[in-house]
Amino acid sequence: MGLRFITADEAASYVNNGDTVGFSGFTPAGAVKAVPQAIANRAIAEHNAGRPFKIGMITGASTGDSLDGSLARAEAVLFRTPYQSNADLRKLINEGKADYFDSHLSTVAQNLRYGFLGKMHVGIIEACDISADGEIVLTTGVGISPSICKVAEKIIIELNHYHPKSLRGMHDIHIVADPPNRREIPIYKPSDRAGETVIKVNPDKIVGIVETNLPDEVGEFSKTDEITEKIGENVAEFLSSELEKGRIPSSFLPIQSGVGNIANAVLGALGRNKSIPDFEMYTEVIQDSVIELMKEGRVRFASGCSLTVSQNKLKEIYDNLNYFHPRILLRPQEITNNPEVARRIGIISINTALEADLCGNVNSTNVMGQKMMNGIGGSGDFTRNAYISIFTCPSVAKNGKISTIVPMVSHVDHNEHSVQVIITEYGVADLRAKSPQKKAEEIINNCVHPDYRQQLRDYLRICDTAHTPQSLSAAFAMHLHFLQTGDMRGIDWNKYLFNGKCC
Ligand code: 0RQ
Repeated sequence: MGLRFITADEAASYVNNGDTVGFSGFTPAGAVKAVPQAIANRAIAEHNAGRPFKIGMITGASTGDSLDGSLARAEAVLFRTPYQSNADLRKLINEGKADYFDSHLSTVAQNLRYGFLGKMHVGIIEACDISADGEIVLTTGVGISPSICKVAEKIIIELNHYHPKSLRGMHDIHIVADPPNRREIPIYKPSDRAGETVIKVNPDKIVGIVETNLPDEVGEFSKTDEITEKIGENVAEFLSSELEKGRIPSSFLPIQSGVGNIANAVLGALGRNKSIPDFEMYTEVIQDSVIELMKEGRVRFASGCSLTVSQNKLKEIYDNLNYFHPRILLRPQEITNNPEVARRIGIISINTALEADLCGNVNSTNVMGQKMMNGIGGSGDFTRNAYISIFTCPSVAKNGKISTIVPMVSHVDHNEHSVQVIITEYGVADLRAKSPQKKAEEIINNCVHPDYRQQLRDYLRICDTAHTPQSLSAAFAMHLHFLQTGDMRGIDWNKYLFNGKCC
């Protein structure tokens, strides 16, 4: 059967109420755009006609507004997994109007193949090229697309002419075999290729191709400010001192860095720090700052799951593909985030926390323990398996009314056994080889905002003298005080004592 070109509306007609749909992309990079909007329109029409229409949505990570935004606004989300960062979808999730479950990004594709996520009825994949015999060349994001193509009953392709066909070769498509037949992943340094340049599918599964010419919906990053710059400098200085002490090999180690402004500032600072040698990235998201450092020769190679760059930066890459093509590999998240590879090649992981506690536990996902922000993303995959795991965050949020360092986190994503270093604009808490009491003192002295230092020292004082300095009656006092008064400052710890003692 030859390739069949169809409209986005026709493609949407293959998606039925209650279906589970797999979407390509990782961040807005490589996420499909036209068909999800058509599905959202269909959902609105069905709802207007008094009929139910909701779909289960499985993606690589966050996507663009045409996908998550459109379907959320149409209230067409039955369930959604894993990472998301769209404001409308977040609202739907936190209002209980869409089921959401989070997972480590490295596990999504295998969970799909194991059948843990149920049947996948339709897979919708963005490609820059496709052949009649079912060879698909992806665009800027790989995510879980290879596994979607493997398990989905039907496949729809968005053939996006915005991306050049010459992207062929930038992808490294490797699907690991499932247990008991799994073998090691042959990646020993970031530039090693483990798989093929294309996804191969049975062309009979492709029900239609929708042609588009649309840019990725990547937002512009806001400028770094004094605080993010200082955090970046603290990270760079810490890593340079580790090099000096011989605890990082002199050739340096691959960097994994999260997304957002802090990550941009950290990379900028690493690039500027003369004592840090040119380095490689083994990361999830390749963002603008990586491309800048690649131009300067500071980043020698970047392995990632997506090229999440602004439109101008992508144009620059496409205009200079001869330079960038051999320096970038885009792989499935099962490979970029793979614990085996991260541990083997010794990544230095740098991710952002919402809050961290005095023991070193980190919350990356749930505001005040209840409201979902984005999801754990790849932070758990990397943190648990890193050579050195670092979490960064500004010392306060919401104009100082929230301390990001609290007695006990209101939700745990990364526990004290995986988190080695916490860095704020005030400094570095190195938690390695320290007892709980020493960790708490290190965090308060080096990372906490001055407004909260005494308050947290007082907390330590009321804690019993057991192994872990924690008071069950007062551990969430700062959160409760914020919920009641709008500020975490001004706690009277005496209120939490019973018969003059803490418990
Ligand atoms: O709120 O937007 O209303 O001002 O949270 O905080 O400081 O701008 O930081 O954008 O980097 O996001 C953890 C969410 C941080 C992100 C998280 C409020 C703050 C602000 C955002 P406003 P910032 P960022 C690989 C790595 C998990 C996944 C991950 C994330 C908003 O980094 O999703 O690491 N990480 N992936 O005011 C209440 C607190 C708060 C708080 C901050 N303690 N309480 N609100 N905020 N701290 C990449 C991928 O996996 C794709």
